[in-house]
Amino acid sequence: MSTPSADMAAFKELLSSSKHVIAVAGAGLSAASGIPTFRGAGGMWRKYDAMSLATYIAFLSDPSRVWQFYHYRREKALAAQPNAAHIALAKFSIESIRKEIAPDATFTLITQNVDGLSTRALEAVQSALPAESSPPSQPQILEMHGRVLDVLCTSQTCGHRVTDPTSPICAALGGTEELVESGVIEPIVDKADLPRCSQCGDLARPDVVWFGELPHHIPEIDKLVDKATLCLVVGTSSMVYPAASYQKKVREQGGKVAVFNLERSQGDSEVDFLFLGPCEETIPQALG
Ligand code: BJW
Ligand code: ZN
Repeated sequence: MSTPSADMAAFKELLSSSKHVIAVAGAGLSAASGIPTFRGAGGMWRKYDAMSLATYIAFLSDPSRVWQFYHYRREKALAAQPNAAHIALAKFSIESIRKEIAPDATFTLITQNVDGLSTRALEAVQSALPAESSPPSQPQILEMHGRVLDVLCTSQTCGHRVTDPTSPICAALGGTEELVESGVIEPIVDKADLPRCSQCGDLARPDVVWFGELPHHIPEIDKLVDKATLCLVVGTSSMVYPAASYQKKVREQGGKVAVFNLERSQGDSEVDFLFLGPCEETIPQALG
């Protein structure tokens, strides 16, 4: 095992000659946009570990609490703007498609984040491009844990899905997010007043991927991981599977791995490059 390099010039050289690049992103990518992470500082919501709320069992046993958590996260996502790391990744993905990197290079962003900020960054970068320089096809962003503004009916016979950016998503949840820091008695929102399916009236849930559920785009992601020659790991603790397994897989098949994180993360001693620091600074340097 060798120590990972922090040589940015060497990384850029590798990037410029890499054919199939993937980036696997986590909550740290959006931290500078004001979206709380799951673990470490910011990983607590009220007195609860955010991780204990991200399961269907938690939702079934206390839909009021879990909806308040997601209402809080929806409001954060609605108020947030993409940061310099989102923008740099978006620009890089467009350049890859326009073949400025290498004639047959590919780049895909695989994000665990549900805030939609990577897609918004891509839309912002694309809309600033003159029409004649638009890429010939759409750059790929795979949001493997869903989107926090999407809502899913819990009735198995209905299963209606919709994107609902309404703020607040229902009247009863409005204002509950302000109690996050105050430590006052937790409000209980009656189940009947929680978001309901517009088609059948049953209880709706946030359409995100909780523990024990199958992430989205798995066959497509598996193919991309199989052929990746370089994997950028951005702002994730690399503790949640399957995303945590991709860096190891790429390295086992002879590819290179570069980690961009504020601090040390799982498995980062077995990578080729390690850039410690805020990714909103290191990613624009690395991809610029
Ligand atoms: C910065 C920064 C800055 C801060 N700059 N950095 C063993 C093997 C395989 C699987 C399992 C296993 N044991 C258990 C499992 C299953 C389970 C799992 O992984 N459990 C672990 C706890 C061990 N996984 C699942 O259940 C998944 N499904 C599954 O496996 O299905 C089976 C299957 C899959 C594939 C093929 C076949 C079968 C589903 C996982 C769903 C996770 N859902 C959540 C909630 C989503 C909705 C929501 O957002 O609310 O996803 S939980 C949470 O964790 C969220 C995140 O996307 C995910 C990862 O967290 P992330 O992004 O890494 O955040 P943090 O907070 O942990 O880290 C932030 C990092 O940023 C830190 O390192 C900071 O230092 C850094 N940082 N600021 C750079 N400015
Ligand atoms: Zn329904």
